Amino acid sequence: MLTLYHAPQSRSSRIVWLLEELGADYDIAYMNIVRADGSGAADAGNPHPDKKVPALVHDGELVTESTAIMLYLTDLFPDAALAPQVGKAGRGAYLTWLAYYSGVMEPVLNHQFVGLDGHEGLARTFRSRKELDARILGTLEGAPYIMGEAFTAADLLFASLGHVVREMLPAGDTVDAYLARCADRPALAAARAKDSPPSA
Ligand SMILES: N[C@@H](CCC(=O)N[C@@H](CS)C(=O)NCC(=O)O)C(=O)O
Repeated sequence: MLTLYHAPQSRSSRIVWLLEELGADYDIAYMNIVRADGSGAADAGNPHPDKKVPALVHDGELVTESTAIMLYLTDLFPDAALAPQVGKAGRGAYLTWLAYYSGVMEPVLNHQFVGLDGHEGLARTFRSRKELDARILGTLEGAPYIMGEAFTAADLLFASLGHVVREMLPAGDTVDAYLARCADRPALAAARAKDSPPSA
């Protein structure tokens, strides 16, 4: 039994997209959250320790953090071929991109958002927006997807960011075309139809 604790138009929307890509049988528990503008409220029914989304419960086991949920689900559904499995070629790159997203990309983009881009100490640890853009662009200039020829859950993570705020990824035609390719997936349309509760 899989339950996703989700709030519309938030970081949990990409987990709905992933669950659709996987063809999973799952429930969505729609949550109220505190939004960036201060609206909304923490939901007493949310199992996330910080009352954030996404949170996933699988047979009583709680998983939080987008990248941990991605890894958990792509391991749970190996036949969906959305990620290289343990022992297969590309597994190292897959883990690297997931960790890079949460360990480098989110911090660098958030530092920039609050005006801390250029902070020497932070740049030493995380590097800068310029280096982040060069890494992503260098990868996508050589292949249609972040891991090469095939769409993986790593693309879903990166593209979901660019679909919501285009400026979060490098400017230019290469990334525009990449985002359009990822947006074309039927599972994304199915996920968007479920993003808000049926009565909303
Ligand atoms: N690192 C977390 C971030 C989760 C997160 O910040 N979610 C936001 C929605 S986009 C949230 O739930 N905010 C509610 C709050 O801050 O109370 C992840 O990727 O899962």
